[in-house]
Amino acid sequence: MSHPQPAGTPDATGSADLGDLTVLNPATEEVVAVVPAADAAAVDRAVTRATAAQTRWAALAPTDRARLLRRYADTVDTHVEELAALEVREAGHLPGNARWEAGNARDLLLYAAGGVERLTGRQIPVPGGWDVTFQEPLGVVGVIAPWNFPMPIAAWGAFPALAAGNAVVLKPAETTPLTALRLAELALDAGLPEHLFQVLPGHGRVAGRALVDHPGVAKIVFTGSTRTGREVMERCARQIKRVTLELGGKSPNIVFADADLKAAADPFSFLDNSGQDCCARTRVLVQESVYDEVADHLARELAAVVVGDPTDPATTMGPLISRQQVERVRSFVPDDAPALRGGAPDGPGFWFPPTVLTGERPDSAAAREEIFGPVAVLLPFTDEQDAIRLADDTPYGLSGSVWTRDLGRALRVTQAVRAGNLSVNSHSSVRYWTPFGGYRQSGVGRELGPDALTAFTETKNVFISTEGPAQ
Ligand code: TXE
Repeated sequence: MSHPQPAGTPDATGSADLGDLTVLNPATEEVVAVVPAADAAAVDRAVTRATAAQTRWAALAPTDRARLLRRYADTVDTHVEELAALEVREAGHLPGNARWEAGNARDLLLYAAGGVERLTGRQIPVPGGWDVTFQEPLGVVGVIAPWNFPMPIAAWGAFPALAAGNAVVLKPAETTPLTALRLAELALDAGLPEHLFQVLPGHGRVAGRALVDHPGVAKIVFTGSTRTGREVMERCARQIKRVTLELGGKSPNIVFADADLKAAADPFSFLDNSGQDCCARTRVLVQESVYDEVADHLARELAAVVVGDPTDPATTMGPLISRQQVERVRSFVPDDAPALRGGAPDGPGFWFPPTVLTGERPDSAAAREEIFGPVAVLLPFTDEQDAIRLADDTPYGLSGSVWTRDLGRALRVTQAVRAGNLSVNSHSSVRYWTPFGGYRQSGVGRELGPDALTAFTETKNVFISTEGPAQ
């Protein structure tokens, strides 16, 4: 089966139009904006400017850099409503979610600002002298962001990098450049130096590749598909360029019979953001004795989901990002596939009904591949070992949930499952102050959390001899 890529996102061999970027409102298909696309020369100029800005930024006193980032957080705070409204229009997010996203960017700025003065090295005991380490900025960091959470994911790469003393050139996704552009304007309003944080909308195959290949870029932070991530990693390898990759997921929701079944089988664990979430719990693994009960619950819940324009207060699930993403999702869901289904609007907009596939084999494409839409598979398991085996039976390892009232079992299962972000009796995944990232093909490295700034530094070790010159 071949699965199409989203609109405007040319693949490695594709022939998508490489002109200006047309931003559509995914709920109406109306044009929100037309944005010029950066070419390789524009990337080169941006990196040159960023290199000069970084030298000056790193030379500022840590207190001054921290103060500027806090001022930037205040500026974002006074624009939360505006940023959220932009996210609703360009990405089709529900207003409540979009407000959370803008607030997440603001809070991460404050958290990162708190790290500037705490980015300390170590003193290590050695004979014959002193040994100290320094965490030095890398230089210019390239951030390549996706369209599913345009604002937070841009922030997760950019803000800790800035706090660690780097400059940032950010390339947002083709379909969603507007919030990132606004964040860069707000940085200037807050007094951050010119060219320190630049946003270059552009095509992945042109501006994205140019950023990855540029010798003046010390590190790439990439969030997107595993396929493109693999290419980014290969190209970075040519220059031994540092790389953090946040890639796909196919996360399990492991529901044992003793769990709070209604909370465990919350359909918004895979429907939030219309399922366009790398942490979506799209593999609902249910102990066989409660399979029917969970299926009945999900059927009722899916029927109650209100899919529609996010600006309608009654809406509980919005559109997908593009027509091509709808086609991609549809390619996993044949009309005659056994499934529980909710409704979706007709007419303009990129709609797909909330769906739970009930007849999939664990090795089918729908059960193993990232669909990135409002589609989950429901699979039975027999016992703990069977649950762990099924949970790990994908190439991914990003997140997952374990639902049980048996504490020992919860601990055993979370220790066994090979994934970077697990939750017990909860579907939460991401906090800016805890580490986030994937095992296996879900990625390389971690973002956020206490080590967020360190990921944008090199460690320098210096030995100072205390033995004087020979007499
Ligand atoms: O991703 P791409 P797409 C998954 C999800 C989705 C699929 C395809 O399954 O259905 O990926 O989405 C830039 N060099 N995720 O095609 O291509 C591109 O411009 C450098 C999971 O949108 O990976 C965009 O800015 N950059 C995911 C970013 O990479 C390149 C989020 C992501 O695009 C490039 C999004 C290249 N050669 C999609 N080609 C997650 N982990 O949350 C493209 N880009």
